[in-house]
Amino acid sequence: MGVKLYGLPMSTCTARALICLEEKQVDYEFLHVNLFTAQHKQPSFLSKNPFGQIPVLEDGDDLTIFESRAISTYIAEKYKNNNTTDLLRQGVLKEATLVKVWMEVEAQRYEPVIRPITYQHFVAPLSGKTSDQSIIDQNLEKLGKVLDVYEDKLSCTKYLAGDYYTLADLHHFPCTHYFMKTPYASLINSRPRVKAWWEDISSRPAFKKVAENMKYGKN
Ligand code: GS8
Repeated sequence: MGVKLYGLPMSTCTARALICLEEKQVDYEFLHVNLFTAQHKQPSFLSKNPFGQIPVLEDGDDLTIFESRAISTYIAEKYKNNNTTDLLRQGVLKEATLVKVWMEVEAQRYEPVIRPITYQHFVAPLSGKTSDQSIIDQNLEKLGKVLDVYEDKLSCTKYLAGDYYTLADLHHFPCTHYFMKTPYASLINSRPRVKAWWEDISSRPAFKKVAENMKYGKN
């Protein structure tokens, strides 16, 4: 039994785990979870993730984990020696710590403000609700402030944690991918360093492969 990932390719959290598996060139099996029939709320899935959410990763018979960032960190650690990009920089404590700092920034400051924008823009209309422009506007303002910090940081180093691509950059991929398809992409494009960073990381083969299956409706 090898590595199995349960999820949906269009789901941002699933994509975060998938892209790490692709970066590390892991041989894995992908199992679709049908959210529309609430497969993730059935006992067999709840035994894998009691919170009833995707993604879930199983490795062999004795490891079942959830939380996309914990999954990607596990993959990056387990396959650190397989001749692919070192995503964690564990050889040098200060570098590894900066990766953790920027992973926290993504989880605590970036995703909480970018996700409501893409949710209101794409997901609310798909589920028959009208998108709430006031939620979008409030979060655009907050996102702008976060991106100002990124612009400063990226004028000192090529990537967020330093001059090397790491898991901290990778974790930004799924929400930013959808955000760039909204009319608000100018928030990224108007900041030259952030724009160059996004163009760089989104041109990686692993990004492109996973992005092919990330679509909401026609977008
Ligand atoms: C969040 C998982 C999550 O929101 C993580 O893995 O990073 N912090 C967790 N999963 C969503 C899909 S995200 O695209 C999910 O499973 N939604 C269905 C539901 O909550 O019922």
